[in-house]
Amino acid sequence: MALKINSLGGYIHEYQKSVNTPEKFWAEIADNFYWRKKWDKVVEWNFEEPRVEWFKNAKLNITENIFERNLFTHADKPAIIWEPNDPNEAHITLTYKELYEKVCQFANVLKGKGIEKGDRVIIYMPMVPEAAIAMLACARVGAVHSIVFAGFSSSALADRIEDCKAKMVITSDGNFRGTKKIPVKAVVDEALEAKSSIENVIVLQRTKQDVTMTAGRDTWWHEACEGVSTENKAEEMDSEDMLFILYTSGSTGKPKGVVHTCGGYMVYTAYTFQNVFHYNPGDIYWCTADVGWITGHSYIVYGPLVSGATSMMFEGVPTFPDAGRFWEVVAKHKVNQFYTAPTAIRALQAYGLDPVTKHDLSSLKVLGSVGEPINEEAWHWYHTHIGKGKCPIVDTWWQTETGGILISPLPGITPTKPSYATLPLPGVQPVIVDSEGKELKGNSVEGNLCIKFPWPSMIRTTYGDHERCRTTYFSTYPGMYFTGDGVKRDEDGYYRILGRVDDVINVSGHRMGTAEVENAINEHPLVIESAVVGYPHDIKGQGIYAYVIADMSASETDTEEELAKEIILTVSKIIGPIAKPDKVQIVSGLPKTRSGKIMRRILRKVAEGDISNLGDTSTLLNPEIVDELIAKAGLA
Ligand code: 7RM
Repeated sequence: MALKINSLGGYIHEYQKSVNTPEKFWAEIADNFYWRKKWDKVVEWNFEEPRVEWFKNAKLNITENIFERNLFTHADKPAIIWEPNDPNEAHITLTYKELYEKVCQFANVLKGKGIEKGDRVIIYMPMVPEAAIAMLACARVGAVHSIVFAGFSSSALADRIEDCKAKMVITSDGNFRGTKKIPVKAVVDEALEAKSSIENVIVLQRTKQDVTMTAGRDTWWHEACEGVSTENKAEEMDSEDMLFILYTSGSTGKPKGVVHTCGGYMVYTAYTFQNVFHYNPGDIYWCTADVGWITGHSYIVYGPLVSGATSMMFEGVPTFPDAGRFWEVVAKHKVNQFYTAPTAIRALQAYGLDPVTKHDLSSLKVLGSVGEPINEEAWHWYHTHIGKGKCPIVDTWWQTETGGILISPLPGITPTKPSYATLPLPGVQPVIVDSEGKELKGNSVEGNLCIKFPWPSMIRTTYGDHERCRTTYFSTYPGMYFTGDGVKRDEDGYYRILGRVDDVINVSGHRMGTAEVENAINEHPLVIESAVVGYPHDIKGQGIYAYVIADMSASETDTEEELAKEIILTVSKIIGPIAKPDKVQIVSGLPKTRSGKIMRRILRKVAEGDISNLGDTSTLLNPEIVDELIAKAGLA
C-alpha cells in the first residue's frame, strides 16, 4: 500500500494537501482499498446536526479488505500471534488463511443463530484470538459488535445490553489474569437474570472452570462450530453502515454508545496504523491494550489486519510471572513496534532495571504511548531503558470518539518532544479555543482542544440518542467537535495534551465519569450524597477520591472504615473493580454554592493535599465544612 509518508517534507506536503484539497487527499488514500462499489462523494458534513458521511454510497466489507484482498500475497503470513497468560503454555500463531477460515466459520455460526445485518452482538471476552474472530465474524455478516471490557460488572454489562437491545452475547467460561482465574460466564448469567433482549449466548471454553449452561440459550463455541463450513460470502455494507458501538464514559452518569461506521473507520485506522508505527512488511507489532477499549479495536484488530500486518495479542498482565513479562515477550517474538499505556510504564519503572536488562530488546524500532498524558520521567525511562535511546516514542493522542490517532509524531520523520503528542496527522485540523469559544491563533497558547474539520473515523452518533451526541460534542463550540481535553500549543507549534477539562477522570488510561462513580456509591443504603474527584496518583495517573455523606445513625455496626470498605465493594459491583475509589472520606457535608452546586475545585484541592489557594470560601452556603474536610484529610 502506498500510504506511507517517508520524510519530513513528505509530511508537510501531505498535511497541506489534506487541508487544501481534503477530498482529493482522502480519495487517493481510499483508492488503495477494496470497494465493491466506489463512492459518489468523498465527504458530506455539517457539525450542526451533526451529520458526517464519508465515501458516500460506497459499498464494502471491512473483512474482505483484511482477507480476500490480501490472500494471494498474505495467505501464509501470521495475522495474529497470541501469547497466553501463562508463559509455560504454548503461543498460537494464526496465518491470514487460518484466521480467514475461522472468521468465515464463525460468521456462519452467527447466521445459523439468526444474526442478521444490523443486529447488535455483545462480546464479553478475555484477550484470546476468539475475541478478534468474534469481532471479525460480526463485521463479516454485518452485525454490529459492542465489546464490553471483561472487567465490567454484571450490572454495567446489563445496562449496555439493554441500551443497544443486543440479541446475542459471546463470552467465555473464565479469564486467566496473572495468578487469578476470573469467572466471566457467571457475570453474564447474572446480567441476564432479568428479562433481556438476548436470545443466544455462545461460550468459549478457556479456563475449563465450572459454568452453568442454560438450555435453549447457551451453546459452547466449539460445539457451535462443529461441522460448520469455513466458506462465507461477506455481506455488502454501505460505507456509512454501523461497524460497531463502543460504550464510553462521559460527564453524565450513563455511558454513551459511540457509533463507528465501516468505510471511513477502515481507511483511517489503516492509514494511521501504517504511518504512526512505521510498519514494514514482516514486522511484528504489539499493542498491549485490551480489545474492550478503542485502542484494541483500532490498533490490535482493524488497523493492523487491514494493513496485512502481524499483530500480537497478549492475554496476561505486565507483572506475571514477574515484572519482566512484557520484555520477555518482546524478546521471544522479536517485537518491532511496541504500544502501551503510561500507567504500565510507571508501574514497571517501580521494579527497577533488573527485569528489563535480562531480556534482549534489540528488535524494537518504535515505542508508542496512549491513554493519558505521559509524564517526562516515564517518557525518559521508556526512551532510555526500553528503546535504548534509539527508538522514537510516538505519544498518540486520540479518543474513543475519534476512532483513530489524531495527534502524534511520525517516528523518525517528525520530531518528538517528551510529554508532547506534537503534531496533527494529515487530515486533522485542531483548533484551540478559550472558554468563550474564541479561536486562539498562533503559538504559545493554551485552551480547549477542538477539531474543525471532519476526519474519516470520527464518531457518527451516540447509539439511540443523536441529540446526546450533538449536545456532548458539537454544541459547546458551535461548528466544531469539542474533545473535552485541555491543550497547550508551545512556541514551536507542538501540542501538549493537559488532560480533561470536564468531569471525566482518567484512571490508568481508563475513562471514568465522576457522576458514574457517584451514582454507584449512592446505591449503598447508608449513603445520602457523594462527590467524586480525581487526584494525582503516581502510578495510575489519577486516583479516585470519594467524599461521602452517610447516615451512620441508621446502622449500629458500621464504623467509618467499615462503611468505606462497603462503599468500595458497592462500586466494584455496580461498575467493576476499575472504578473502585482509592480513598473514601466520610464527611458531614459537601462545600456548596448558594445555588446548591458542589464546589468541586475545593474537593480537588483537598484530595491533592494542597490547601494553599483554596480561594474565597466565604461565599459558600456552608463555609465551615471546608475546615472539616481539611482536618479529616489529615491536612490541618
Ligand atoms: C485512546 C483513548 C480518551 C482520553 C482523551 C485524553 C486521554 C488519550 C492521550 C491522552 C494525553 C495522550 N481513548 N488521552 N491519549 N492524554 N496524551 N497521548 O485513550 O476514549 O479511552 O480516552 O484519554 O484525555 O480525551 S479514550
